Amino acid sequence: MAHYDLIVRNADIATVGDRYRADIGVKGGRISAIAQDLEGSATRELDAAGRLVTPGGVDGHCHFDQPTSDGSKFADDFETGTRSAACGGTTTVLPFALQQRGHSIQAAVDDYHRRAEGKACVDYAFHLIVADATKDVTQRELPQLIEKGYTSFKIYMTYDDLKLGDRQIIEVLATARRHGAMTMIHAENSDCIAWLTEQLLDAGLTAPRYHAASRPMAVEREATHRAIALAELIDTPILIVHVSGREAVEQIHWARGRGLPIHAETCPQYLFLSAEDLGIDENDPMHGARCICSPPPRDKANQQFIWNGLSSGLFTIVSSDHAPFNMNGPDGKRVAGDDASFDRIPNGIPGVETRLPLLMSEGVMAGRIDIHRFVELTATNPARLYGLYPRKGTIAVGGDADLVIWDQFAPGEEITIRNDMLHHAADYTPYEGMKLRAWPATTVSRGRLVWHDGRFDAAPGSGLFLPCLRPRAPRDGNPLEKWL
Ligand code: DUC
Ligand code: ZN
Ligand code: ZN
Repeated sequence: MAHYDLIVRNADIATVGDRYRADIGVKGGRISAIAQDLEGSATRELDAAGRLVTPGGVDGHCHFDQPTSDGSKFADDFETGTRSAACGGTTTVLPFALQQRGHSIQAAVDDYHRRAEGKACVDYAFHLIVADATKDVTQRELPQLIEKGYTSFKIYMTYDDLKLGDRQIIEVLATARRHGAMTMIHAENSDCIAWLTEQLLDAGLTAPRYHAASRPMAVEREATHRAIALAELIDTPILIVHVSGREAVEQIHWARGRGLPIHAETCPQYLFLSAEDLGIDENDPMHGARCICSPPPRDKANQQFIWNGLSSGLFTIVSSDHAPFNMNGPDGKRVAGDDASFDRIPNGIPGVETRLPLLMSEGVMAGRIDIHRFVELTATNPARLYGLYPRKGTIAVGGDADLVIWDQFAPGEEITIRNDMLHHAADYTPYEGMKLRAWPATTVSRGRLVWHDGRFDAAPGSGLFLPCLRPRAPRDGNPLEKWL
């Protein structure tokens, strides 16, 4: 009779395509059997007792221990970031190895491996940030790195030390096409932001809430359209990251109508936060800084548009864009002082642990999306998009045993989010006080119970680096052919 390392019995398994009751047998970190009344013994058995079991979350966009240019420091390194991920049901994370201008991407990759090694508690892969798209980078380095399993890159249309011009974006897209990689695009118009920021500062409008005014929807809409046009020109798929509201959604909808392979990501901050959260004072002029991220949260009507895009199929993935900076201390949100103008406050909010519970509670249990769409957005599609499927992102024999067993609560018995119950190193959560109807009871990462009974249990360094497959076949021909 078979012996397993772990059997999860009576699981109510949900994948993109199926929902059924079964036992899951795990051997050597992989799922080796799924059956009703699975025969065999196990070193450890868990009775899921009819509880919902979904694939471990794949967070396709988070920032840990990333170098910064303003003296600020990310609150989470690989240890605390992946610990937080595990406790929130995420078993695979994809942070970013950031190229510094004038340096190679390989140097960034080597540095980022040093930051992750001995620290990561769940599995991880790297996206690359291309900040200096020289010929050497697009024609030599990127192809070599793609070959080694770094098959996705993020490019920025804003931020002075990161942004690429249209010509450089085209070069990167052409490389992605030729070598079968995925390009993620941060779409905001840099010049518009610079001009608006100058006007606001000249008028003395410097408080955190003017961050939203400096990056209105038109700024994101224009850049989203331009990114789509460049991708159409080169005839290659792209992913527009952190889509914040209606006007960007409309551009993506338009592109899909033209048959273009434009993928879209959104994040919980665009479902649950609004520009008003940047304006709350509470006797601390910096209070609103906690919700400063880019693009900024919009308003309730835009939140509804994002929900609609989740249920309609417009969005491909939901990621956290976890980018944590402490509210207290000298190297977080206050790095430029207690009364710094909005443009000098580090951008980003924590969210790697709350991503899945927020979406399970307010998406699935509130009836806005079904459980299959939840799995698709939070695990299966990010794994597919970044070349990790089917090892990650589903519950299937042969795949890694990455699972979430859910606690679900009746109305009136909700769990209240408090920062001190979270496992990141950030000193706040923007979701403080929210009541949720779901939270992971157990997270299984390659067969290990990394979060169980309210306890985190994974050694730093036990997470594996995952080289990614190419998301698509490389394409030889000249994209120009289409236009001749
Ligand atoms: N915006 C980004 O583009 N990256 C990190 C955080 C943020 O707000
Ligand atoms: Zn971004
Ligand atoms: Zn980001």
